[in-house]
Amino acid sequence: MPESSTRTAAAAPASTADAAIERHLLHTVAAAPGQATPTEIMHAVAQVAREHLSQRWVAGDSADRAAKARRVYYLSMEFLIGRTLSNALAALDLKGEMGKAAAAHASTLEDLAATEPDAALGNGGLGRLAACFLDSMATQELPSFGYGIRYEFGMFKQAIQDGRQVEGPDAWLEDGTPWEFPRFNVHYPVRFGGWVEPATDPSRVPTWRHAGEVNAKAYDMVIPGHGTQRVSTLRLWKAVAPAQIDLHAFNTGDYSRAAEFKNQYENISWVLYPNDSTPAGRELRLRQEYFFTSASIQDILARHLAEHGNLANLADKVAIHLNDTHPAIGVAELMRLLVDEHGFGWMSAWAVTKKVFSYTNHTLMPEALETWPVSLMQHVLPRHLEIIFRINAEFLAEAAAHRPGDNDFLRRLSLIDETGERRVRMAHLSIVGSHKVNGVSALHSDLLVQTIFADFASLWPDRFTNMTNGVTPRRWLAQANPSLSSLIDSTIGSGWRLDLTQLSRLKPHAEREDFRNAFLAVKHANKARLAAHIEATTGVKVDPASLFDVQVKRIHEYKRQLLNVLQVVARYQAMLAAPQADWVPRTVIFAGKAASSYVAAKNVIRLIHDIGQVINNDARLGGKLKLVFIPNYGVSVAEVIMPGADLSEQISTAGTEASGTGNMKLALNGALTIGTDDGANIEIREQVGDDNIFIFGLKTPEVAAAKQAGYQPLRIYESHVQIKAVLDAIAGGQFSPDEPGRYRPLVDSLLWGGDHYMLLADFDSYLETQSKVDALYRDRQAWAKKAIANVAGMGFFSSDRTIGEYARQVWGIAPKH
Ligand code: GPQ
Repeated sequence: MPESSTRTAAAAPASTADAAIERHLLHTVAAAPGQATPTEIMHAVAQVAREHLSQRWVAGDSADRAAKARRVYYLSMEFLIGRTLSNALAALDLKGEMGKAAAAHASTLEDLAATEPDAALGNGGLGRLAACFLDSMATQELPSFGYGIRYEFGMFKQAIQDGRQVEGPDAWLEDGTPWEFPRFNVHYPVRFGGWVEPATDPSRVPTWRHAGEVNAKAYDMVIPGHGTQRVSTLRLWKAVAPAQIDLHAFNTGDYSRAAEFKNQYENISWVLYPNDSTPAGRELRLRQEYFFTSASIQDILARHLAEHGNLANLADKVAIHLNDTHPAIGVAELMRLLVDEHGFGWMSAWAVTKKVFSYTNHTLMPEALETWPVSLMQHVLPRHLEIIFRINAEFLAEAAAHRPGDNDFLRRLSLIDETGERRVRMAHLSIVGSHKVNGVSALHSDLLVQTIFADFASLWPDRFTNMTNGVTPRRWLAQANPSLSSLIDSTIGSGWRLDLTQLSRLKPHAEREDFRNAFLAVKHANKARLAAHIEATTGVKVDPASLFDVQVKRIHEYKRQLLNVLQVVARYQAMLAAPQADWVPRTVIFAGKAASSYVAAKNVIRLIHDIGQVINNDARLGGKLKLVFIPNYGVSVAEVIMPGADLSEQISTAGTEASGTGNMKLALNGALTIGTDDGANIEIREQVGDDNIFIFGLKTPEVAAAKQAGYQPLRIYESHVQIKAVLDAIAGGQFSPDEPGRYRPLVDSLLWGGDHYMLLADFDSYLETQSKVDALYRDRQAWAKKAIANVAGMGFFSSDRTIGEYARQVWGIAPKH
């Protein structure tokens, strides 16, 4: 390449950062610095960060090895990480330098960062929680690993065509990622199927004659800690067919057969199941669960053996956390490895296993609790099924001693559900195999021991505890909301990034008019940024001065996006009835994905679009009501939405949302919550104060009581003029004139199908509360005061606090703070 054609030749790099970027452009990316595209520059900047991180990694790893540290291993089927570049640069304190270097390439850091695809290896809250936890584990300097699956295709991309959700593949690895480190020498065999040959005498163990084997190869992602040199590791497994498997087919020239063979093995790590809360994909899903759990536990044992020479003190050095039941098979796998492969006796293996594992439950909804047919488990994991049966027999014997003669008690507790097709209850396996079990908010943890796990709690009351969720302030305030961050910095200093409780120092500043005005100016700028995103992605122009009313989360009936929609229609009708009234301008914003097979959720997306079409084009409203649906909700889209929200909709039927974490992100960014007495909303209310939150609707015991009393939605409809008008408009085709019957089934499911989530029961209370929201919004200063109180009250909801609690109370490891 002629030197003169590059910018390097014309001007030497201005700084070391510049020089490092140019070095990587030339040597790693192979692009001429003067002609590099933003994507190429992003890759070069990422390589610079990668260099720093890998040095920190090697140093931390050797320190842990030397110290023979006790470590926590967080097993999760999902890690919803999003982009890494900005977070890595912030952790390395390289943002300033890299920003200047980017400017030399006529770019901003934001523009470069935007070219990075999201790592969307998760569906929603559960996966994003795991990503926040990794950030906190690194920042708290916990010796820790995350373990998961290196899905080739992450969460599907959502496009909207004619108002309907269309799913597209998320080929996030297509152009490679700068953030992973293949570990060429770290791989384990994972076996499936076959049969078990019984032991020939009692001193021997059975032999698993497996039918197939796949190789799990390790790919590490480095997780930077903030305010520390420490990093943590996310080790993701890729499934690779054993080399010999396709050799024969290749040798005979049958390439397509060879490829087919390969696929049969490698499809295990191809795609994330785009399913929230319900197990699907059946056998492949079970194979995925076992695949990553087995590889992870083999890796944990190998590390322990390398450091300690034997497994005798395993429980002193290893804590394994089960993020929901997806890795629950690990209980049986650790037993198998200890007993069948490492010479442990059953009793001592069981004692170790119970000490090692802990388990988080993320839902109360019976349909979302994982169970696997015994027949499928027999087919895929015959040895594990045997182990589960033995665990169950011994457990039930113990339980029987507690309540002699109570067979119903044993039936309810059993690891095997015997009603209908026999199934393995993975939550029960997790509880029996763990020393601690937790829910994710105070209410949720209480309900766990009062309802679905009541029998277990009667046996082992001390096993159950609560760990209220949190979010990382680095991503959800510092990175997502730089304007608010600098206002906070200049008011109370920058220490909140590592100690979020410092936000409480903002409280007195809420009394200062100049601070409130500065706060409102920041909010307005963030709303303008969000408005631009809305226009770019939906074509709808919205007014940043209007109240931005935001409901963003997976689309699910229990989360009641439909209740919000009914409210919008009611508002629309009221505005048409009194067009001259002084309406508070509102922009109602939805975003979220529906599981591809979830018809009711997909209908809600379509309904939002249909209603939006009518409302957004109705000139009689004078632009005072807009309804938009932002497509392809994910971590990066959330980073634009959260800072621009005025109102946070957290309106699940009381008792159904385990915690919520979007509720925390929105309040942290200065949105006021309108919500039910559910999940973490209750604790948000405690922290920000009753006057700074809008709580409405039936409480959990009232929901149960109303159902008990024979809840009749049809009665409400018949006697309630406003509800009738709203439902009639929707069912009658006012918003779907091209197909008037489109939403009749949806409305019928409320009126005749029982309205399972009690939308109509909460309707009045919701609308009344929405009017209070409007009234407050008219008084900008009063609104700002409450919004600031929300930011100031969110210190408790840092994932650093949550991880500190897990570390001390569940994992037995000391965190930094
Ligand atoms: N959650 Cl069971 C998921 O995101 N996916 C799941 O499969 C299950 C739960 C959520 C839950 O609905 C939220 O309330 C929680 O805040 C979140 O997990 C993290 O705990």
